[in-house]
Formats: sequence, C-alpha cells, structure tokens
Amino acid sequence: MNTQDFITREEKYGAHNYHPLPVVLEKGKGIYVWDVEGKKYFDFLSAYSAVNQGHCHPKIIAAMQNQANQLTLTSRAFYASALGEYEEYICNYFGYDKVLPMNTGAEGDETALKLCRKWAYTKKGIPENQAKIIVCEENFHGRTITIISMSTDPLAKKDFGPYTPGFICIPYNDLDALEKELEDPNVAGFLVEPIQGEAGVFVPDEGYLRKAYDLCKAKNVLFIADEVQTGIARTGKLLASDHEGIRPDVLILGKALSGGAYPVSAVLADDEIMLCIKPGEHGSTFGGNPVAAKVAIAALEVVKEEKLAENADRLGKIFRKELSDIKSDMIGIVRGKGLLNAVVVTPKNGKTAWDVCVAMKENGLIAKPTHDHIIRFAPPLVITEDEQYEAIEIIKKTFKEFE
Ligand code: IF1
Repeated sequence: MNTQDFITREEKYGAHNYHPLPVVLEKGKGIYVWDVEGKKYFDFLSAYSAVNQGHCHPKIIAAMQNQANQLTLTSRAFYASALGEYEEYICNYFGYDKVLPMNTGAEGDETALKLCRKWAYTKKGIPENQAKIIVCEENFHGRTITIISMSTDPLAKKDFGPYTPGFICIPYNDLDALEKELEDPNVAGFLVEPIQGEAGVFVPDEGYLRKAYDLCKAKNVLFIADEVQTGIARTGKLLASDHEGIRPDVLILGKALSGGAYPVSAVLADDEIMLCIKPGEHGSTFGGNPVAAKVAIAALEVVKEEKLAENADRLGKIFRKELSDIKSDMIGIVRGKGLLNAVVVTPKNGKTAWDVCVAMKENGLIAKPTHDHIIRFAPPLVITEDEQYEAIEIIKKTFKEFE
C-alpha cells in the first residue's frame, strides 16, 4: 500500500470530520515522525502540543508498559494503589489541594464548568439555575455540546443546537468588557485560555491575565484557566499562568499531561472548591485509571528532569527572531510564547498557508494551518538548538520557493 491507498481507506471508512495534510505517519521518535514510505519529518505540530516530551519517550512508554502488565482499569468503584500516588504527585507538582482526573481536554473543561456551577450554588449562594460563566470570543475548549455552546466559531457550532445556556461571551484581551460583565452578581466563573491556541496563537497584552484575575477576585468569581494546550512547559514556563504570577482557582490540564501516550486530563483546585462535588455527582470510567496515573507521573517527571520549560523559553526566542528575519512577502506577523508560535501568512498568487504546509512537508517538516492564513509551529520541547536551526532552514527554504 502506498500513501494514497492509506488515504483512500481512511476516506472510505472514517467520518469526514477532519481534512488532514496528505501524509500517512507510522512511526515517531523524539522530535521526528516517519511516514509509510520511510520519509522522515520534523514534527512541528506535536499532536497539538500533546507530545511536548517527544514521541514515544522511553521513560513514559516504560511506565505505560509496566503498568499495563500489572493492572489497567479498576473503575472508581474501588481504590487503586496507583491513583493515590498520582494524585499526591500532581497536587504537589502544581501546588493544589486536590485533583479530579479525567481523560480528554474537553472532559476537563466540562468538569471545571460543573465544578464552578456547583460552587456557585453551594458556596457563593447564587440562586438555582442562575449561574453564569464568562468566556471569550474565539475560544477553543473542545467539542462537546456545552463547549460548542460557548464557541463563536460557526464551523464548530452551526447545526449542532440547541445550545447550553448560562454563558456570557466577551472579547478576549478586553478588561473593560470583563469588568462590566462582572457587575452581574450571578457570575460564578471566568474561563480563559492564557494564550488562545485555535484563534491562531493569540497572545494577550502583558498584564491582562493578572488584571483579569484581580477583577475576578474582587467579585468572588472563580478564575478558571484552560491550560490544556498552553500548560506543561509549552510556553516557556510550567504553566502559561506563571508568566504573570497567577494561580488559577481552577486549573485544567490535558494533552502533554501524558506526553501524548494516553488520554489523560485533570482539573486541579483547592478543597474549598473541589469538595463541592460529592460522591456520585461526577466521574468517568477511565478517569484516573492505573495506566493513566503512571503515565502522567512519568510525563511530569520528564518535564522537570529535561528542563523542558527552560528549553522552550530559550529556543522560542530564537525561533521568533529567525522567522521574523525571513524576507518573504507571504510572512506577516510572527507571534507566540515559548515554543507555541504562529506565522500569519499573506496569500500570494493564489497560494495559501495550506500550500506552504504541503511544501514544507515535501521538504521534511510537518505543521498545520489554522484559520486558512495562520501556520502554527509547535515542535516537541525536547528539540535542541541545532535541530531547531535545521528545521528553520527548511521553513526558510520553503518560503523562498514561493517567491
Ligand atoms: C482537534 C485547536 C489545538 C484545547 C484547549 C481544550 C481542548 C483543546 C485549549 C480539548 C483541544 C485541539 C483539539 C484538536 C485541535 C486542537 C487545537 F486547533 F483546535 F485549537 F490544539 F490547537 N482546551 N485542542 O486546545 O481537548 O478534548 O481534544 O483532548 O482535533 O479538535 P481534547
């Protein structure tokens, strides 16, 4: 079977809810992936920042294999020795009293929303069914009905109604709008991405998160950070919230919490909030299973042992400088933090960001366009300076081909 045969089979039997770049991958190691024809690529998507620790990290895979041979799933009907070990580890790691383990990012967000509402009624004293949560335009928090109810993207939303009520949507990076909506005493939470990923790696003004946090505190509103994409060293700090020295009341993690080995997500909060949810009120068959627990501990250890945040910070600065220096009339703004970066592409002679990504693939680097005119660059954080310069050469060469 060649590349086209694999693509044809996926098209035939898989739902058409994605439009992938025409490359069929079958192997990964560190910062590289290989396609079915043996061609090697720099992976500059990292499974949307899930593979921060690099593909098939030996320590994470070993933890997974060991636990898979021992016990994979008990459900939460019983205690499991691996779960408590993980809970203690992750709570100390991020500095929270409690964790609620789930599997996907969307489930993490759903959990945070439910937790916020429960807190609103049982602690803040908001009348039943009146709680509101403020969200931002252009947000991306996942694909469930409630989450798309908060979305402003017609593609994510249209024809999936009716929608879940209870959300107020304000422009991102707009403190005045936040302050105004916070006047409503029925507001229980503010859910925000520290950097908007899907919107095209939109970095808010310096001080925005800090000020937003302070405004929430003043009104007894929970500050809920969706760090599913920005967390776990991606932006050059352990959490993107750390750039502004804030500690979210509710923290949502996913993706790189497993290094991409397994679906693991988590919601962290202190007792005052987390203990609002009582037995039977929320859960998941697979959430916190023994394999997930061991994989997540290993994945978080790797982040510290290999100083991935420091590396992302240092190499991110080089990356943005080098890309800004490329002389191409297709390259607009280069923006990002750490190794979560994006380039705004100006179409030329009918050639778009998609065509640039296809050409980069031919040249040995894979990345994905978002919103037609933006290319996101997010390599695994284990990339070295030399490797990154090699990758930058490929990007430069590709843009030259369009001159
Ligand atoms: C897809 C984007 C990235 C997320 C934040 C929750 C979730 C995500 C901040 C849900 C997921 C994904 C999923 C992926 C595309 C992707 C994405 F382009 F849409 F924005 F990463 F850049 N919060 N992000 O970014 O997590 O339930 O998927 O585990 O294919 O839809 P999930």
